[in-house]
Amino acid sequence: KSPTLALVGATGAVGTVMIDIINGRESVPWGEIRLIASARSAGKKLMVRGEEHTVVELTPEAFDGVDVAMFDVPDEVSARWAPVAAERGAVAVDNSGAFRMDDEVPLVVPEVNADKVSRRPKGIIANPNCTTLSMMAALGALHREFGLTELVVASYQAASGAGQDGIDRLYAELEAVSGKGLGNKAGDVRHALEAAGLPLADSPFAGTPLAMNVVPSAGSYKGDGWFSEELKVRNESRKILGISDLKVSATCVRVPVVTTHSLAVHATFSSEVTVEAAHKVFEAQPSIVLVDDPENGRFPSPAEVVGADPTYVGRVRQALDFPNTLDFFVCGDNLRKGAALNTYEVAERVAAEL
Ligand code: 11C
Repeated sequence: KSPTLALVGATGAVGTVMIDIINGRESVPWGEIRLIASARSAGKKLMVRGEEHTVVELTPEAFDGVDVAMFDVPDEVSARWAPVAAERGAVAVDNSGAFRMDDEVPLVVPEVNADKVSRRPKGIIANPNCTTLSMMAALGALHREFGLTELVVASYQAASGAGQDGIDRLYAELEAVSGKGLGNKAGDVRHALEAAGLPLADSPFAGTPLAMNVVPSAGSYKGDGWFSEELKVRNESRKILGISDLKVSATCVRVPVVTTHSLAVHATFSSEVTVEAAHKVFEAQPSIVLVDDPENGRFPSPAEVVGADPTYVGRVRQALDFPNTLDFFVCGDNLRKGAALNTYEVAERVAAEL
């Protein structure tokens, strides 16, 4: 019998992209596909591969008969329910942060460490944070060839990383500031938002405008100056690449882009790496598109990458004063490879083993 797939969080920002991905596949290994969500969304009807599906409520019984359950829900919901799915016999593929650093839970990016899928003592496999994931295909390929020793990154993260609330907030702010003067101080976005009835205290972006601005924090504050996204980039990169002492430093920044995260990467290797050698590595990796033609002004940006499955790499340079270091820019759709697509690719690999 073909395996049964469940999608928990079917109606959220990532869940919606997940259904698009399932609908876009030429063929799928699944028999039944079950959509699961909170009581608030239960009863909704959604089309999956040409058939209408009714969303069922998240209960222990919802996992009966399920072989693979993909979770696209907040950390606390996954923490409670992924073990329930596993107890009932499903393999849970979880896109939250709840289990990523658990030693008994593999953290998988198929291009980098697909072999880890099979060792899952808790019946749970974790999917990385979208910021980490957006650069992993590139870093995994370079590491295999040149041996990564240090990683310094700055992120340019899209609003949809904060879910539907983040998307709605950015659109509302853009509407409030568009085509208007911003009050008596040029560029006073704060004033315009307050005047439009969008109090900054209600924003998911650190109480700071995102429209016409950049916000130098993402995630929650963790002490000593660091935000959760920066620590996730460090810890998750180490685990995925299998380099437990990799030196990592990240600055995570939110920018007024709806979807697609970008990163400026400064990666140091154990030997000298030329741009030509790096280009060869990127060109050989099917999930990377290299767009690197500075003379003609061609490089990736979120506007070209949104909706695409691969991650895009460009602006590749051998750092002028650091011969073992490459600087490059990478863009990845945070809802696709950054979340739904990678989760689905892992689920497909599990299905192939069943
Ligand atoms: C953001 N990267 O852009 C986050 C969203 O750990 O899965 C994903 C948070 C996570 O806000």
